[in-house]
Amino acid sequence: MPNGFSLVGIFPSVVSSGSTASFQVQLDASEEGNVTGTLSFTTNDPDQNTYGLTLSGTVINNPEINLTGNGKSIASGSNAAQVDNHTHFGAVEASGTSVVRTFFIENTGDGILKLTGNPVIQITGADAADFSLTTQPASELNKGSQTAFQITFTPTSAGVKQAQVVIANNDADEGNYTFMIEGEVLTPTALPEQLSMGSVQTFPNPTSERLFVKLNQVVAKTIQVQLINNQGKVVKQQTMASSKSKALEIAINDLKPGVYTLILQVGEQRMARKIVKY
Ligand SMILES: [Ca+2]
Ligand SMILES: [Ca+2]
Repeated sequence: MPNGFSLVGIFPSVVSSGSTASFQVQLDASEEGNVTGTLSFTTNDPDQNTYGLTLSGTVINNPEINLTGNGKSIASGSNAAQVDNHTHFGAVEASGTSVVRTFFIENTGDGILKLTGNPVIQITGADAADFSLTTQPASELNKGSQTAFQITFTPTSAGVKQAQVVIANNDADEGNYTFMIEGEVLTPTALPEQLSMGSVQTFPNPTSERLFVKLNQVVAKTIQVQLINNQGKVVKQQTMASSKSKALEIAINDLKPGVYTLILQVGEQRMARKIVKY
């Protein structure tokens, strides 16, 4: 039996006069390409003591790559990041904050999907340094299986950050699977100094030991307060329940003297204000 083929069941040992017997051969090569060889068996036929027949076949490996994020497909070649499939990492308050996204590579075709890049996941483009691969995928996927990888967005400066993910593989028509990823670091100074829903008091300012934040109206939502230093790092983060009478107290005695940005968020509304610590 030539390599790449196997006998299914039993080979007949006796064929009675005037009758036939059958046998089955299976092509079971796993490597892509052509296989051929000679199947031979011996008989007691005086002039065909050894009977040979040529077997040949072609193995087609036809893997199909697909990418998903947040349970949604990510098309190859897509050059606009989307929030719903997690290729858009969202907007973060300040640099120094990380956002982790998990993506899946699926093989929905036949044969073995091989991820041939080195590294398997490549991140390229102007802001590639702001994104890093923090969990590696497998490099081979059997039919019907999937593997996960994670990308972490850790921006170091303000603005919109874009990079391209490239996954080299053996899919016949998507051998270079690419998609854009994007994230944004919000610039606090672009925010208004007051909330449109009503005034906010921050006092004393300048201050040394503590800072009070007080809303002059009752709101139904949790209020998030952050203090950001001049490197864009969040140095204080507190939340307060809605209250008209009480002020939120933030201890700042441990902070270095300098100018800080206070960001206050109530629902979708945000405001920023400079705070001087001495
Ligand atoms: Ca394909
Ligand atoms: Ca595909």
